[in-house]
Amino acid sequence: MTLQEIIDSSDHIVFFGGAGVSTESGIPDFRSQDGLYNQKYDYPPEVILSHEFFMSRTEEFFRFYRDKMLFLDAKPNAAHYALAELEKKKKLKAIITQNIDGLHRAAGSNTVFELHGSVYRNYCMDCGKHYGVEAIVNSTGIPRCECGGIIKPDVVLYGEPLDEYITEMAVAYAQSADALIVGGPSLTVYPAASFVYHYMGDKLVLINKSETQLDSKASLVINDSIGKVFSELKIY
Ligand code: CNA
Repeated sequence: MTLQEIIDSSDHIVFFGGAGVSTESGIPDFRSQDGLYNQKYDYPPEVILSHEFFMSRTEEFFRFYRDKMLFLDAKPNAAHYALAELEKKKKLKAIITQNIDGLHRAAGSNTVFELHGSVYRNYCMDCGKHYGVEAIVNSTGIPRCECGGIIKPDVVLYGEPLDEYITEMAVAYAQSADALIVGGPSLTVYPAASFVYHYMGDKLVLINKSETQLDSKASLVINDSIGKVFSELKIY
């Protein structure tokens, strides 16, 4: 079956996506050649983006975060828009994403489970007050709440647990999907990658520029750019 045939014959599609969905919007992923892991920093990104680093070297964390994790001018690409259209047509029931860039919502998708949070949500670690991303962008050093507490991005750092409600909902959607389309996670980050194992149907599609360790489980593997693959589909 082709991806087009799978989409045409399904009405309970779930999309599980990762950083590869947004590289064509100009946001680098972690593991591709131009990804953050292949750029040189004093520490690897998984160290800087860890709970421990955040707590112990907060100012350095924010220097990296403002410089490398915020792409506020990025626009959704063909994949984001096609997925929003599939939801509007009631064929796609949910997007589960590891991305924190907010581009699925910007494209018009509504049922989006952001496993790793969003750069657009921030909160005070002391009083809980919510802030938008401007609180991070328009501050220098450590962003502070009016109460004096540190404003923390609502993104899941290495060493922090996933939100329980979001995880349960994502599992439930993956379990009830008639087709699961997986685009652009490297499938190396657990527990997020385990969503693929919750899918029980026979239409598992993996779209990735490179091989993944779950390719042998898939009914269809497409080694191409996600934006290109979605722009070639007849959806509209
Ligand atoms: P990753 O480990 O960087 O892997 C990305 C995968 O996508 C790789 O397997 C690439 O081969 C593939 N890929 C890259 N571009 C394309 C493309 N155009 N078409 C098809 N495949 C492509 O990223 P994961 O999603 O596995 O995530 C691990 C981290 C990265 C998560 O915690 C994310 O929150 C985090 N992250 C998010 C963003 C974002 O929000 N846009 C950006 C960078 C990192």
